Amino acid sequence: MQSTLQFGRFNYPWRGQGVRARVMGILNVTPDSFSDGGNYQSLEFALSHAEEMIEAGVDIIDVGGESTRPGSPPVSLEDELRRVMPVLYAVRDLGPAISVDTYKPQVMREAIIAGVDMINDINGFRAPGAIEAVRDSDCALCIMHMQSDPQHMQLAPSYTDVVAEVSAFLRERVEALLAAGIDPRRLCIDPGFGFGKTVEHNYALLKATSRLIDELNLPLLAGLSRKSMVGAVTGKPVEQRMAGSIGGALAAVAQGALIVRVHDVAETVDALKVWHAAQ
Ligand code: 9MG
Repeated sequence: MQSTLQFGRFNYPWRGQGVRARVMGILNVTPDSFSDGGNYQSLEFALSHAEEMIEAGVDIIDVGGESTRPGSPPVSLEDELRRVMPVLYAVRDLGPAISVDTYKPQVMREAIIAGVDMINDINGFRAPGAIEAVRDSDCALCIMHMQSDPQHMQLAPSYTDVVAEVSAFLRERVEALLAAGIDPRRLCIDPGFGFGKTVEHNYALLKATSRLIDELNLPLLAGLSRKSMVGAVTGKPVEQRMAGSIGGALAAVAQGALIVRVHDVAETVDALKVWHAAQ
């Protein structure tokens, strides 16, 4: 049996014939990702980063205007729209699929009008109005698990059984989206590495990738690039975590993950080509 993820203008087989893992490149449009925070300079910077990723073979570009690192403060709706919208309009016709990383329903609505192919919501579409904002579109919906919120999530992550609890959370969110009439072929799950989890929680979830896919019967996105779970086992600072991140991405893909969200696109694309050639 073949299953396909409906991804806006694209369709990605995720089970059966023709499955290939997809590389999602991270395009942050936050003031710490370009030098002066000026609108023109940030757009130029974002476009040249997008072009670099396209040259490297990226499948999906994930545009985000709010840092989700532990301890990060939220940004206002106006600031987020000002950061991401010009970039979405500039990159939507460059070839790859486009995703927007947001939990704000108004940003979701504007991004859908701009033509994005996926809404990537670290909050699992829990904000009031989020489900209504995405219901009548054809974009894919990435439902991520997070315990607490980015400002507080790493203070004291706690679970009795992290895999069972993340699976139950994802199931509840999938059911909420289906109850609103959303086509299940648009849904994708994500355990949310680093979002309210210790290193042990993260590795328990990484080891449970195939179990989560089987239990939810949905494609899975894994995002562990440069995260502290990589630093914890390699002993490397964030700027030296590329090889460890590729190791984690391959571990997820080997268990059936469809999408890996990464900073180092060229290296991950090569690693996956070799991994697929060996299958
Ligand atoms: C925005 N963002 C940061 N980390 C992420 C992850 O692991 N998954 C998804 N879906 N988004 C993420």
